[in-house]
Amino acid sequence: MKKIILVTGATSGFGKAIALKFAREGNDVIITGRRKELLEDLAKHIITTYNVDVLPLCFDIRKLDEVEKSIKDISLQWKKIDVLVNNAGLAVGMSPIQEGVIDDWERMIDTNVKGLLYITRQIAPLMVANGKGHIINLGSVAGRDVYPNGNVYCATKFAVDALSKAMRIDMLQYGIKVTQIAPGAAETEFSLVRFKGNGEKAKAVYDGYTPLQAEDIADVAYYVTTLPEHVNINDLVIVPTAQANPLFFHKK
Ligand code: NDP
Ligand code: 8X3
Repeated sequence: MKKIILVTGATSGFGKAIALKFAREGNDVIITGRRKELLEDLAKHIITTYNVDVLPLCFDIRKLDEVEKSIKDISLQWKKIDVLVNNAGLAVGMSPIQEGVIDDWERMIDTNVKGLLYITRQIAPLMVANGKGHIINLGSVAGRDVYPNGNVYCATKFAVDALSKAMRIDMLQYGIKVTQIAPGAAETEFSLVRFKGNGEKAKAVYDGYTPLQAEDIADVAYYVTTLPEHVNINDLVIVPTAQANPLFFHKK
């Protein structure tokens, strides 16, 4: 049966691949992000290719008023959201704690933790009212093990892990599923953002092994929503075959 999926951070990487995957499977999608033109291009592409409905919502997930207004303004029909994919997020910079850039820390905490909470606070009550739903949170292997200079990014992903566990308890009585997907190294815009546009540094992260692709995560995100009503996958760690954890890679 056709579902409505809301994916945050759908202008690139996992979020875009997830929106495309759900649309390809015949579902209607709400796509969000800050880059309006990319959102609109994706919306047009999905509508013409897959013949499903698309609602692009352009907002900065760090801004509570923008998040609240964007969701409040959507029609009752679109408010019947079946799946919320909390994907928008980023790493900015890599420095030891004593040299950390406060603005980078704030961007990561505001996006990965507070932004995820802001949108969940809007959508979870709709799911409770509908008596069903599925929340998928994008954690990371960085939310399981810390690594040098990853301090604040890792802390935000440990927070996503804690919030996923907590949401699962809070949502239990309403039959709302909560799944955390925790990927390892995946080649998206992630490293370009982390290294502030330095393409060489970003590319080097993926040298010597085959990283995950966004589509690998999209396939898994879709799969967890296809299980019978009485089955939920709580937690999934997905890494490239050449990666054991954030620190250990087999590189050629
Ligand atoms: P990308 O940089 O390719 O995509 C990130 C998405 O988040 C973009 O669509 C971006 O949209 C959106 N976003 C970022 N900041 C904001 C904001 N303030 N408001 C609204 N949207 C925002 O990265 P990935 O696809 O790789 O990352 C997606 C998620 O997966 C993140 O949470 C990341 O931490 C996590 N992850 C990534 C891994 C990797 O190796 N790639 C591994 C493990 C987890 P826009 O710029 O248009 O606002
Ligand atoms: C992204 C993966 O290991 O670069 O969450 O932190 S890692």
